[in-house]
Amino acid sequence: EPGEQAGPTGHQPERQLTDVIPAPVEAEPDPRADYRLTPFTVIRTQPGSAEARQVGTYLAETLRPATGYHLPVVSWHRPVPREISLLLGKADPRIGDEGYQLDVARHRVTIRANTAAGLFAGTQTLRQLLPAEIEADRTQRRSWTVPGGRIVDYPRFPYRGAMLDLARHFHTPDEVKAYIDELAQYKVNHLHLHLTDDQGWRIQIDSWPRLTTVGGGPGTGVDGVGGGYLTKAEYADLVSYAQSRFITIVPEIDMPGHTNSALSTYAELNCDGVAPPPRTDIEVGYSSLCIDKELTYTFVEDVIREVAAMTPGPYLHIGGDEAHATTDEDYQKFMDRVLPMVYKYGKRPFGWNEIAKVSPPTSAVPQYWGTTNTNAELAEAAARGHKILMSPANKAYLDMKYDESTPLGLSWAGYTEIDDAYDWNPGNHVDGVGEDSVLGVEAPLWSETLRDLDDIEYMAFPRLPAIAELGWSPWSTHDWASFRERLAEQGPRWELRGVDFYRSPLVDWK
Ligand code: TNX
Repeated sequence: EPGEQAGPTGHQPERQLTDVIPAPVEAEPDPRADYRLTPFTVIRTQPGSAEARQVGTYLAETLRPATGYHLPVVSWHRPVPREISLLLGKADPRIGDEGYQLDVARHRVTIRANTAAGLFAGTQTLRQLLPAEIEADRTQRRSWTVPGGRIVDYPRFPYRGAMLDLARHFHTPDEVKAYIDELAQYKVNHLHLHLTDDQGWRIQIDSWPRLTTVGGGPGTGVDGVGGGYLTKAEYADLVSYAQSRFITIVPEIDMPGHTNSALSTYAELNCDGVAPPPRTDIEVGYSSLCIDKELTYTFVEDVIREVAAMTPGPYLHIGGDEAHATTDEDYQKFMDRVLPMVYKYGKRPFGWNEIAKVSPPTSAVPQYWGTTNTNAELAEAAARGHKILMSPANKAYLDMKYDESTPLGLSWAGYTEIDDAYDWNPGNHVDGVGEDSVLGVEAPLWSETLRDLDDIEYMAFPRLPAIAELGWSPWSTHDWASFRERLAEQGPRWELRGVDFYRSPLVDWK
């Protein structure tokens, strides 16, 4: 049979069962159980589950170009020879909502999970267990072996995130989708979109239409070259595209600071009724909504209502960072009015860690972006019962330069090489914020210096996979020597996918 000529020496898998980022919880190799994908492989998904079928279809679409195989997707009850099956239920009890069990045997691969999200995670592991050429966009003449054995895998934290800043330079829906495709491979399950800032407003709001046409129009963004915005239809399309990769969109409307684009567009939002000029520089901390004006709260409620209505995910981020032009008293007043609005429209508020100082309801999530290991307000918030999202700027900020020669990025939190990004423990990084108080980790990418997708990719890779591993893999697997080897094998995959990345001298790239 074609594709069945495995000899005693013929088809050693190139990959080991543990060659995966994020590192799996448990992997038991069985060298006698290697599996080979053949022209006759069938992908069989859980009968009756449309979601499982979608996961199978996406897997088939990923594997077809390089293999040239048909890989039909079926939902039959009976097993098929040489199948890859994606089945719900009957797995290791530890896997929970997002985990999976992957069994690679000589004649079949079985992924079992309790949810479609778990099946999807399993398929992303399977993808990495195939040779790097699987990422090629045309047929490769070679064999496709998966190392035999069993993986049982599930996340350490429920929230593994990335953030893109669409305000400083707008990034198009296609660029955001390309980023989503990369994130999904590392089991990232949230994408936070920073939609508004001093330099631009990037999301359509029907009740305040000039926010986008003026505040997000031509000439906005850093240096006046970052214009553009998402219509509601484009945002909805992004939400569903992300959903198809099991990623939840978290929209951010930053306030009361970082609001010059709104203030310069609508004069009536300013305390003195005079619109300040638009800004295209990268200063921070100079703008504030007018705290004592009732119209401010009409505006904010309109925006929150519309953004909540177009967002199926549970979270809405209200920023709250660097409000240096707002007094502490006014900041408290503002948040006392605005936090209840987020709940009123059915969402759970996120804010940068400054919101911890107003004692918000404990279901609000402060996102830590500081550079120190002590933060009294954050520790108090954890003690009151808040979950914290960890994005320490000197570890998790993908816009920090790698070293002094990095052409893009900023360096206010220091240079961040790949080992710096990897080498911290979200579960004990800040005193008084223990494992149980951590919702997860997020890697923000601010785009003052980043214009196109190549720029985004160059800063995100290879650091994004480091942050993704910190969010998914148990601390017991944390090992720089292992990570750097597994990372080296991602290089050829990025090359084949056309993903730009920084060839850190700390990694022996393949
Ligand atoms: C600080 S981090 C900011 C952003 C900048 C970023 C650049 C945070 C919550 N605020 O406004 O874009 O630094 O690294």
